[in-house]
Amino acid sequence: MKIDVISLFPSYLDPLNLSLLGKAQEQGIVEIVIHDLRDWATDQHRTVDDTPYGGGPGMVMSPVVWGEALDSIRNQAMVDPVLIIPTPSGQPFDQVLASSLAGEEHLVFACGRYEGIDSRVGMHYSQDQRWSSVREVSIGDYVLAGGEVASMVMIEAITRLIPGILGNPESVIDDSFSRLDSLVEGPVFTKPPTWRGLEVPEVLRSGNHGLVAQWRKDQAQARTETFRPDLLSDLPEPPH
Ligand code: 6GU
Repeated sequence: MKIDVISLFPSYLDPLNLSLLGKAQEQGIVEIVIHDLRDWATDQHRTVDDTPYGGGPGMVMSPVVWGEALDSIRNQAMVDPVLIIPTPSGQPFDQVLASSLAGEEHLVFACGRYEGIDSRVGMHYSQDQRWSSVREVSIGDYVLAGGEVASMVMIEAITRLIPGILGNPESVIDDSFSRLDSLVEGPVFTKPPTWRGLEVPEVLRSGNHGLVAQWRKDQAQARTETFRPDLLSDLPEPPH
């Protein structure tokens, strides 16, 4: 998979070279290239933003500069890329979207700052046949200062689903949200059996795999009821 990220603060994205993703890049499974948006600004001061039409606070990022940046990245691409524009007003990012994006060959993340990117950028590239699709995506109900951290969140969630990136593919299948029944995961334990007076539940040490499986299901159900009742309200009807 090829991933381009365009940002005003390229070094903000340095963590993408660490850990799992650093190794995946060394192995050639993923190639991540970070670009400085200012490289496509053309005036003396390398301006990338301007005042908003209609008034209001802050600045809006220029469609002219973004257009130059995105056209240049598209012209170097081997396939029609997916353009991802992180914004708190976008479609919610979830495990289903992550899985779908994990099957793509080329993703381009356009990180906005200030009050966001001129909305014509998304409109234009949605109609540009040389891009496979455009997604405006939010990572949750809070406001970040820019798209960089949101892009990193999405890149981590997407790339760990690519075969060969995680050491243990079963831990992908087992995650909260990836199972069909969409419950969050229950508690986990390792040695020692007693720590600061707290015991590991007896059933986990019983060696009875059936009981262990049932206990884990019950714990996941209870935790989901407590913290994520929204996940239970739209479960598919159980078969009769
Ligand atoms: Cl994708 N961007 C920004 N700036 N804030 C957010 C977000 C994205 N998702 C949630 N909050």
